[in-house]
Amino acid sequence: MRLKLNNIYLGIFIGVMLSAMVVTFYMFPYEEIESEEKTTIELIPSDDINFSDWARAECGPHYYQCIYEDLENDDSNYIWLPPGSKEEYRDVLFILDDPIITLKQVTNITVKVRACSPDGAKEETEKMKLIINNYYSPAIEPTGSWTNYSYTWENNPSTDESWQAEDLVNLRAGLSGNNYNLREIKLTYLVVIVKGVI
Ligand SMILES: [Ca+2]
Repeated sequence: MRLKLNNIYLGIFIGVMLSAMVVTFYMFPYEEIESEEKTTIELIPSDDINFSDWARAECGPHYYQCIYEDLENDDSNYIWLPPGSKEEYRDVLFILDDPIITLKQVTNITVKVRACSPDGAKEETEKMKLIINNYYSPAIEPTGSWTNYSYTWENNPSTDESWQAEDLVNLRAGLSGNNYNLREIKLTYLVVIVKGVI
């Protein structure tokens, strides 16, 4: 009799424990942990803004059509800055495609170009700066053959704080050239590379 009672108590105990587990599960369901994935997206020029000092070679009716194809393509399809009459930087700027996905977090933004300043008589070295919105990279000396150059902005220079997803809408990028001497500056490709988390 005592053995049977013990079994009954044990059964009740197990039943209560199982019920408690079921209730607990429904009160505190397993939360799905959202996965965060690092990603890289490329924004391609889709319109011209400012190109009054620059010329284009073998392009369509728009300047951006010279610079949105293959990065490694050293083609005859480029824009170029004729030597200036005085020492000054002259900009060419482009509107970029908006991103097709919304990033949760933007890690950094890089402007990457393929440019050169072909051989020719010169007394000083030509210089160029990469541009994001209204902000310029340090000066770069382009070599005589096509070379890739890039500059990364870890923060939004207008706020000096992290880039936000909304900063990627209507983003502008370009190149500024200073070639007072006899050589021209050529640009055959430009892309903006955004690293972030989706
Ligand atoms: Ca090109």
